[in-house]
Amino acid sequence: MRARAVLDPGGLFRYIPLRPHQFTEAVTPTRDLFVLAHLGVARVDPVAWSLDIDGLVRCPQRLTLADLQRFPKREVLSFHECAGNPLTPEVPERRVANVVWGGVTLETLLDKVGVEPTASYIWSYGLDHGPFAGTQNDSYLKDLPLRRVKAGDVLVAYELNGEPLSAEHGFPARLLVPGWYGTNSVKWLYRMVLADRRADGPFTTVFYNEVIPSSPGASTVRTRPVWEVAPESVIVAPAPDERLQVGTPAEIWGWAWSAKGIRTVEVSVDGGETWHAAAVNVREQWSWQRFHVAWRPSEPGGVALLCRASDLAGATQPPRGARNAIHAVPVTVVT
Ligand SMILES: Nc1nc2c(c(=O)[nH]1)N[C@H]1C(S)=C(S)[C@@H](COP(=O)(O)O)O[C@H]1N2
Ligand SMILES: [Mo]
Repeated sequence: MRARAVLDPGGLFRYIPLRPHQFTEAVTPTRDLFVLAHLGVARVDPVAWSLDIDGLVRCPQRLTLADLQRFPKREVLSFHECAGNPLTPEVPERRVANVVWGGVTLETLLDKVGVEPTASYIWSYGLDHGPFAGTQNDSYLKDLPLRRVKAGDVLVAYELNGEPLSAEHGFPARLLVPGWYGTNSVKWLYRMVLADRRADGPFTTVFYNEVIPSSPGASTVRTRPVWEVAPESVIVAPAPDERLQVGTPAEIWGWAWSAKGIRTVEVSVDGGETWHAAAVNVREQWSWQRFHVAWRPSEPGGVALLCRASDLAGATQPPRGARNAIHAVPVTVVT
């Protein structure tokens, strides 16, 4: 058994430096990236650290940081979004960024251990530990279906924006599942276990596992894990409470993202009565996509600007009551 890491700070830690009108950079600088830690920030000695991969495999491996760095390095540009507080999953928190992760693909590591045909999930363990919302945790434990790994781009990452990870972001190595909510990307990774079923810890059964609204009279409660990121968009400019001039051309712009890729973004300048198609940039890897529309306000008064993204699978943003509910920005038009 491995000694558990020192936590500093211990307990729930959140650092959320930017609001949507401050998402002005296409690639978020590391100092502006939010930090979420349920149990505390683990402080890990990289010399003593290793990653074990075992369970339903032919040859279990223990890899050092130097071992990981000897594999070919893959860089992935991806949006990175926190699903929000697992106790209030219907609240849109808009904790999102767009960054470059560097590391080795998980596929490469699994080739080395030789996955048994009976394996269908991979469980990932973090070195953080302790209480969260009435549960006790020996470590932060999440799972991932193997089919997601085979789709490629899942990393064991040791770099963020070209630099080694900081302690807050998971030093020395973390899982990174592009397109999936941040909760799945286990920081301070130290063990991965191949299994034939989902993981049974609080972070896969109690939290981040949501009840699917059932048909009336249905007797069984069905749940779905918080995995793929649903379509979402935010307006960066104008900023909330900005004053715009009647007759003066303005640009409404922002970012849209989703696991499946964005098909359309629409913008409303009348609080949702009418919608206009925005121009949307093509997606590069898993990046968020810029959208913009030109607007020349014609009447004075207060108005809500809205944006609504739809993805390539046909899903769209709901008006309210969901983590990806439509973003509204109140502005004032003056003469
Ligand atoms: N070990 C561990 N990994 C974790 C967490 C955690 O509490 N412990 N929080 C998750 C959540 S909820 C999010 S949103 C992302 C945030 O990653 P970041 O802090 O690097 O931005 O880390 C995820 N990985
Ligand atoms: Mo999160």
